Amino acid sequence: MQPIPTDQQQPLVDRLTAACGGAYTPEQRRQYFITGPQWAAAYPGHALFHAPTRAEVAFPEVIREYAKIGIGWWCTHDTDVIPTADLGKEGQDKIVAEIKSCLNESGLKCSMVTTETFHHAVWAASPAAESPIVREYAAFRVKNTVDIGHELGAQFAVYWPGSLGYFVQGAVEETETLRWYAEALNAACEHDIEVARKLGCPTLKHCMEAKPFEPQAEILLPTSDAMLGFIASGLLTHPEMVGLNPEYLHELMWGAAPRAALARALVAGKLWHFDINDGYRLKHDVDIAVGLVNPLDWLNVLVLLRSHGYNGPFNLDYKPPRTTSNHGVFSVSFPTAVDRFITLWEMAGEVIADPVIKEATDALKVGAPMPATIDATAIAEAHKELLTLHELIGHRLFQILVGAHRGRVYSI
Ligand code: 3MF
Ligand code: MG
Ligand code: MG
Repeated sequence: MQPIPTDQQQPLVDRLTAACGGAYTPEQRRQYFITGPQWAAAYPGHALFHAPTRAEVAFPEVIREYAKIGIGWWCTHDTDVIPTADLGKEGQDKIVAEIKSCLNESGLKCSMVTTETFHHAVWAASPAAESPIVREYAAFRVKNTVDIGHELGAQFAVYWPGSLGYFVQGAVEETETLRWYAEALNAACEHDIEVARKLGCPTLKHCMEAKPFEPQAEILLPTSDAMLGFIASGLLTHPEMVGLNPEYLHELMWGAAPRAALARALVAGKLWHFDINDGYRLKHDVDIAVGLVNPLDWLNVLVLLRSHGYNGPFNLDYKPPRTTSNHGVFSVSFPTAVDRFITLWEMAGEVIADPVIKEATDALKVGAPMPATIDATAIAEAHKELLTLHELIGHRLFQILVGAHRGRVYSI
């Protein structure tokens, strides 16, 4: 093959993307509650050890491109779109009005708004810092985000506490910091109740998002389970308004089974919002697009969510790789991520309907025909052949993943 001149690279990528086939139409993609974050598409490829590789993309273009792809919802941090100095001022009103008209023109809706409480220097000692002035500012920020959310018609507010933690142990007292953090959430919920009453609309669903590492060395609420404990701790004045936004990779990062973490949120009635992406266990937050690393695990996650009627957003919280160009972000990265998600969702439906898995699961649930007994050996003996079905279910899931149940055959 000859070296590819720069001006022929985009056509090559586009031709090979088309050759992959199997793409859904924008109309089909819009049937799903898939939400596109401003920050994911805008991400220029920078990190602690990385210079940017792409130009940043402003919201009018992100919204337009999402609309073309068929991503029906958009979400944002306050400071993704509003300079910190303009928050709560006229500048904010002007930008929010512009966002509204971009959304209207493109037929997109705003699903969620979130407060950036991790990047600016003001959060160096966390949004629940010792100084009352910082904490008052944090309360202003989350209340202001509630206002923006209602203005844009969002249903959800998300909170990744980010810098709620420390580098130096003993410098902060954890119980105090958690109380102070609760005060910020309480301020957001109480303000929301007032605003919603005035507007005659429902309050937002306030969703906490955990991450076990980064950006602090130690994190006070590192997992979704820790957040469930926090919601039920008695520190919140409106725990019924606060649920979870688990992120697939954030749970995997600490070594969890993400599906089990989601199941715990489901039984608590708190699985309200879900950040979808992929990555590796016990690594940093690599934010790879959904299904590129753990497709079998993802299939199982979606089986759980489909079978429990989860109807919240699937938020594409990943980072297009640094090796993807600005053109590639919208021509390859987002459409392929959405299409893998939809494919996995469809396959989850096939798993739920699969006669082999269904019969095996039903058989495991009825167990062996024997009277209740306290003879452990007899119970084990009576079930020992049946339990082979666990491994067979695993094999069947693999077959569904590779399409063997629909005719894919192995050859030598
Ligand atoms: C960080 C994240 C965040 C949150 C976002 C929403 C930048 O790892 O996942 O994305 O999802 O702040 O609250
Ligand atoms: Mg992440
Ligand atoms: Mg996230």
